[in-house]
Amino acid sequence: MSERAFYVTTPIYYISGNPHIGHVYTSVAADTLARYHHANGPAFFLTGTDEHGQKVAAAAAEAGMTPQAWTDALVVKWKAICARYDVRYDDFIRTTEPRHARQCVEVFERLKASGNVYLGKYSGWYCTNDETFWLESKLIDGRCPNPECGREVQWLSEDNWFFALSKYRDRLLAYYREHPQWVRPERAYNEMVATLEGGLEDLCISRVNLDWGVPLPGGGVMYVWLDALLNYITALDYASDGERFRTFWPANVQLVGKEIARFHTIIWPAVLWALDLALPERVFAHGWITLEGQKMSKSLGNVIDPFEIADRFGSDSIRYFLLREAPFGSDFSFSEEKVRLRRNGDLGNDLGNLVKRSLAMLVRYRAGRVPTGAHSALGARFTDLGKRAGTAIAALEFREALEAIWEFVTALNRTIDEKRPWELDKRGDTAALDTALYELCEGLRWLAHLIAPFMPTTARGIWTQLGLEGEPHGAWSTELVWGRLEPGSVVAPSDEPLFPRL
Ligand code: ME8
Repeated sequence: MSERAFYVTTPIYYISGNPHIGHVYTSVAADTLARYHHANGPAFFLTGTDEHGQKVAAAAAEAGMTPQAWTDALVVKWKAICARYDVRYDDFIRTTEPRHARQCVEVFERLKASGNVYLGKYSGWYCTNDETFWLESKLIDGRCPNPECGREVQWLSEDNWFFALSKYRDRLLAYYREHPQWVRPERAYNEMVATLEGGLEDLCISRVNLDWGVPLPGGGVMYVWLDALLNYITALDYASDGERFRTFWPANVQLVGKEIARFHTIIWPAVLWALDLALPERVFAHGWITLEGQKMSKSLGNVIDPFEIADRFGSDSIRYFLLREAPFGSDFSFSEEKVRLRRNGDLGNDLGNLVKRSLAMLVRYRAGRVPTGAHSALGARFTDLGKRAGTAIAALEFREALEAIWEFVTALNRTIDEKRPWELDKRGDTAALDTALYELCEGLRWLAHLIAPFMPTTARGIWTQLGLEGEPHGAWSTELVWGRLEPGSVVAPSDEPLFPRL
């Protein structure tokens, strides 16, 4: 992992409706990364809500509320869903906060002063759902060309401010060529290179006839996408060169869904350059959760309520499912059946039973007191597990990290099946029984640390049952040293299974 402070962001979500499981997906991935990095050094995890724009204003109007009252009411749910899924952010930014608006204006002034912003006339099409300006040539049958949208577009003819995006095209292309890792996965990288090769237009960054947005000097409001992108630096007190900014910028990882990669990997880097700032190390455009072949989205209405499924399956089961089901860059379909299989299989049968059986045997054969174990072949076999899983996490290969951890779960279960502690007890083979029981308990201590970034509640549950002080966490290189579990410590097994069968 990198030596310097770690900064990870999610997109800020439109507050035009309720959160769905797609939003939880990005937030859980960011939280897992953040928990891992927090345990290993200074780290900062930012998320929040995108509260301006026509889409939000329209949702408020439909509810008969002012946009501000609407966002104030709804943000409660967006924070609650973080709490429900143990998404432990360091800051939650709302674009309606004064700290944000103030800095947006400051950025606008700086861009104007450096000749990156000029006044012009925008005549063209606008899609409110996507909050995007479209060239006429891109429209499909006169409608929004985004296949997920396809809505009517509106004609705008306004005097507006423009950002000189086109002049950054060559520099962007050169940067892409020199930094093939900066946009991941490769599919997103290739798409963005193709877009750049097709040419760039300057970007309209104000809306004169709207009032729900960051007010600009001289009238109008800032284009909602510029306002939104700036959250990544305003939350760090960029404009006053705050300590947070100096510590955490540039971001290490910016997570986005692939549909908004273009904003983050073409417009955003150009804005950063225009401000003389460094680019994030990596933008990762993850795949979509689909339902019956279509992207799950607020506008299509085919959404899964994340509160409801957390109540039924448990938040950690969903966290596990989301990160285990598919490689992070790929789409995958959501179904309760698949969640149930993971929950009853990997979590209930493999992990839950391992904890239950191991602790029950310790209680039965050693009155719950951890014995002294002789040299363990198992410990030796897995010495590099923390390193392997850590490398996978740092590369955002969550599934691969979990697979590596589950090899260990499987090995521990096999230890029980092969060593058969009940037979060792019957035979009176005290040394072998001590070794087996120690291996299992020490293995559980390892597992609590290993799963802590992924399933924080379950990790704490295992930790408590082991009767340990403190908290399990992702500092694997220091904690995953075989033999650190102290012989003589007393476990506190629970009667409640970690993952009751569904
Ligand atoms: O685009 N599968 O907000 P948004 C996976 N406000 N991830 C999904 C998903 C799905 N089906 N649906 C949503 C916006 N997401 C802007 C962003 S950032 C400066 C401004 C996740 O409410 C994914 O991260 O439409 C996606 O990019 C984001 O939610 C879009 O949220």
